[in-house]
Amino acid sequence: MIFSEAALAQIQTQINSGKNFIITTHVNPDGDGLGSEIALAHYLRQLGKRVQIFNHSLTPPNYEFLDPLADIQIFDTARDRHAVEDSDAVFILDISDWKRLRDLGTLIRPLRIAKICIDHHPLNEPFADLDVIYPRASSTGEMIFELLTRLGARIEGRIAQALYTAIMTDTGGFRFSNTTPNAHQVSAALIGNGGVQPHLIYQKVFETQPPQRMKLLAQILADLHFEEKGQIVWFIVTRDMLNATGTQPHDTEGFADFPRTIDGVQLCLMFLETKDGKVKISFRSKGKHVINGLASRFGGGGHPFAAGAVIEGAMPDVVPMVVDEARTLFS
Ligand SMILES: [Mn+2]
Repeated sequence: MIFSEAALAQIQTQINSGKNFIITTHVNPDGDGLGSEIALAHYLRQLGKRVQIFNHSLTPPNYEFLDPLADIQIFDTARDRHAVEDSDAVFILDISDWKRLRDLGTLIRPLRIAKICIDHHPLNEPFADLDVIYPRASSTGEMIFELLTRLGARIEGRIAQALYTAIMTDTGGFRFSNTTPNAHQVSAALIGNGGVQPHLIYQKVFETQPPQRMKLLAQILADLHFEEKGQIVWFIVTRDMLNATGTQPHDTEGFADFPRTIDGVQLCLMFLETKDGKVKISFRSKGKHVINGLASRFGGGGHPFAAGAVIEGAMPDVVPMVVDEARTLFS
């Protein structure tokens, strides 16, 4: 069981006593954040609640099928402040870091409305009013499945589709080390009782790539760098590369998983130049080396085998600094 009886009762009370709810997830939302938001929103609406989903960044095109009515809004403090202040509770999904909620985090944090966090990223100190943190869950979607099931929801249709998308994407299509028995059991229920058609969701998420993304990937694969006898592979993505190929930063989602498939590679590092002069690093381990400690040395964090960090500085300075630190895992 992921949710204790006490946590479940607390959430049940919040839902019963409230009328207006806000749901949000991290900046640059992924399939897990988006799927979890959509599933919870549908459930609350079935109960007759008013729900608004506010995100910091746009929904990537390959996840738009989850939100056909464009129900997810991009949060704007001036326009949406009152909606948030007047709400009864905020659900914060797939994230437990105020910074990664950007403006919405700044607004919510001091407010006296109930804040409920449901997340599977490790957390060291209390974050919200209620934190349900379960790092052994494959995804937040898996956690929402248990929550909704125990609250008595009927998990089918759009709810099932959203939760399946969450689990499928966070497990890399059931290939990553977080692909647990429960991830499969929940997915089986979503297919069996929920009516999900896995091949259709797979097509929507993974087989709708813009051609520009492939062009960018080709450039990246043409310039891979190997260290430590091929155990570390790294590559860079500059603003120039994005501009030249007509791609956006979100188009690089999943790129760090590609070179990791090379025989002998244990660790892949992706260095992505951001528009405000920083470098975003994705760390992906094949499962032999825990790398969230490495990410935290640069102010980041994440899961044992998939983590991230953002460093202020120029690419030529950041790359050797991080690569040198990564080498220490292999010495
Ligand atoms: Mn997740």
